[in-house]
Amino acid sequence: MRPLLLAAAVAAIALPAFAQPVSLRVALKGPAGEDLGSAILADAPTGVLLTLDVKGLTPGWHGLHFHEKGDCSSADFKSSGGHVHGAGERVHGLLNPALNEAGDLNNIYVAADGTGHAELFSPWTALTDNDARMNLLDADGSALVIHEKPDDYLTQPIGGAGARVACGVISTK
Ligand SMILES: [Cu+2]
Ligand SMILES: [Zn+2]
Repeated sequence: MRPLLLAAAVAAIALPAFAQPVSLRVALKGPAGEDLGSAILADAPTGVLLTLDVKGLTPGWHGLHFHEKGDCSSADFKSSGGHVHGAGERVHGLLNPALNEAGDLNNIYVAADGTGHAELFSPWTALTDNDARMNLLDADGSALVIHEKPDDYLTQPIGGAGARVACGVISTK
């Protein structure tokens, strides 16, 4: 055990003092492939920070989640699967005490001109392998999906957020 620990300590010290965090840009597309803006995802020490700049959406509040597959190929975006979740029963909703969906996020607000800007923090996800959080960049990637209506953070399975109107593949492939 001792030599291993020493090796780990040396590796940690050898890292640059201010290593650039892993980050990537996610292009958000509509059902016909139209450009609906983008999100920048950055791996933070305790989660993932999202910076969202959307356009071409209907005004008002929209639900937003990380979905489990990096596949936005079907027009209804069902190809992206359900919400990123941990082991066991899936329970949706930021206001649900039994929440088990790491992909749940806050709603975003879209202005009258169809644009929206937000910074959100996801405490249950990561962009690298992590013991405590779900890696969005796993073998099949994941997707950032925007819904037509707001997420009420309680109703199963998606908080009443309705259809999927924008989708962005989260992948390094
Ligand atoms: Cu969703
Ligand atoms: Zn959910």
